[in-house]
Amino acid sequence: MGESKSVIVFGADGYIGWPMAMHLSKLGYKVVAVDNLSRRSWDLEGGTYSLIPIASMETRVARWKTETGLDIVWRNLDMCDAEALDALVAEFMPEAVIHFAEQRSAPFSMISREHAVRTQVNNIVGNLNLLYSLHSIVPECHLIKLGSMGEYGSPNIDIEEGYITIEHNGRSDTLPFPKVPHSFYHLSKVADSQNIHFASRVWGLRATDLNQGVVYGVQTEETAMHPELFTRFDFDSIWGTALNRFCVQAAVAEPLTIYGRGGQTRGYLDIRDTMACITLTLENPPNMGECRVFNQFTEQFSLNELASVVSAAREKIGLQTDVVHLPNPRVEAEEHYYNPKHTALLDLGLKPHFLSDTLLTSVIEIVEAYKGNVDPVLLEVPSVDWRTGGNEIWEKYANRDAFKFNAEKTAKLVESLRR
Ligand code: NAD
Ligand code: USQ
Repeated sequence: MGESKSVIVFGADGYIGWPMAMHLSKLGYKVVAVDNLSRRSWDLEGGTYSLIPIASMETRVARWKTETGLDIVWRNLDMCDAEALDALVAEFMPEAVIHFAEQRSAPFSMISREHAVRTQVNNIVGNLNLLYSLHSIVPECHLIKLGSMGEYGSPNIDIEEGYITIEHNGRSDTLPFPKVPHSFYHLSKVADSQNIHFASRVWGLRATDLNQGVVYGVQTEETAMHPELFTRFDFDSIWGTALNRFCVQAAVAEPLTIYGRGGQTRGYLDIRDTMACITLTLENPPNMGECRVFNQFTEQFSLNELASVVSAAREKIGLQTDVVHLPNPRVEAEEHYYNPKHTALLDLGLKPHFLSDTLLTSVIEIVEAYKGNVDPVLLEVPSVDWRTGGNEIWEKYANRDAFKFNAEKTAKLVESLRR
């Protein structure tokens, strides 16, 4: 299974990228882990942090070697640096690349014009650079790109896996599914998808665009091996997903903050299923010139249902949970039809975990263990407002006593991380 095949994991310092790098290394792939540590510098800039402490990449790869005897090659590199990217791809000649390396927060992208621009430049330029490097150096390489279910938005028709056959004025064609997303972040993913589709058509690139739902959980077989192999867990109002925030809010006896009426429905999957989906994708590559799209999630929940699952799981261990509905800072449908297909990965053999069976062990118990690390300011509402931006929240987080870096100190820390 994949012995000595070379795979580059971009975004390998991130929540999903680090467990993925270890998972593939254990399966026998030669893994090159790449990241520019921008996520750690955005934390420093904005005063946010992982609830679970995470080790540096140097410590992680050293610990991995000690625990397993396996090597993961670590490189600090910005995907927006085209020359460096070309040199990396030429050095390792990968059979596949897995691209996680983007600014991934919808609220971050809506803080201000500067944040929207930063998000779109980082994501679209990084992805475009990668397309060029693959085309010119390893044209047969399989690109596995992490997109988002949120690219589709919430249309009033069934969502297909990437493509839809349309009959119009007596003619018919199969076209990329129309996309009406929720944020400037999600829009960057739509642009990536278009660019990948174009590169497949024009250059014959082979690609799989994975429209992933919201991922939860922090325990994989590999992260559980040692605390220095743990992955991050975000809970603040910029980086934390609703499910993570609900679990942390409940742990510190705060009510779960549902924005608006709570009918907003999304796809969800366990991080162990993310590992399985990407491995299945890697082991079953598309043909040259094929741009395959899979919808990568296992279950769907509205926010009201999600809050009920959290409450029910806590009740099993005698804990009570309150819920509050707040004015919605985002502009999104709060009651809507939602029926996305997601059979392609199941057909390849995915065996899903289900949230109601695993939430207690995959998130709640872990959050209970680390709840002493919660700074309540990061749970405060309101969050970034889609209509007015969120500079005040960004500045409040960054300037609070618990996280007061003067500009010079922050700049030095950010610089030292970049090296
Ligand atoms: P993350 O922020 O934890 O990790 C992303 C990593 O990419 C970070 O370590 C960051 O430093 C790195 N990065 C960003 N820009 C870079 C650049 N220009 N060059 C090199 N490295 C760069 O995010 P995550 O939660 O692990 O998500 C991974 C991918 O999956 C993202 O593309 C995200 O949009 C997508 N996704 C995530 C979820 C989820 O629930 N977490 C759901 C759907 C899709
Ligand atoms: N929400 C609340 N309360 C909160 C926080 C959020 O009700 O305290 C609501 C939001 O308004 C939204 C829903 O929860 O309706 C989902 O928001 P989220 O923050 O959990 O997730 P989202 O912004 O969609 O982004 C996350 C990841 C992103 C990924 C996306 C997958 O951060 O990287 O692309 O999930 S998807 O949702 O399928 O687009």
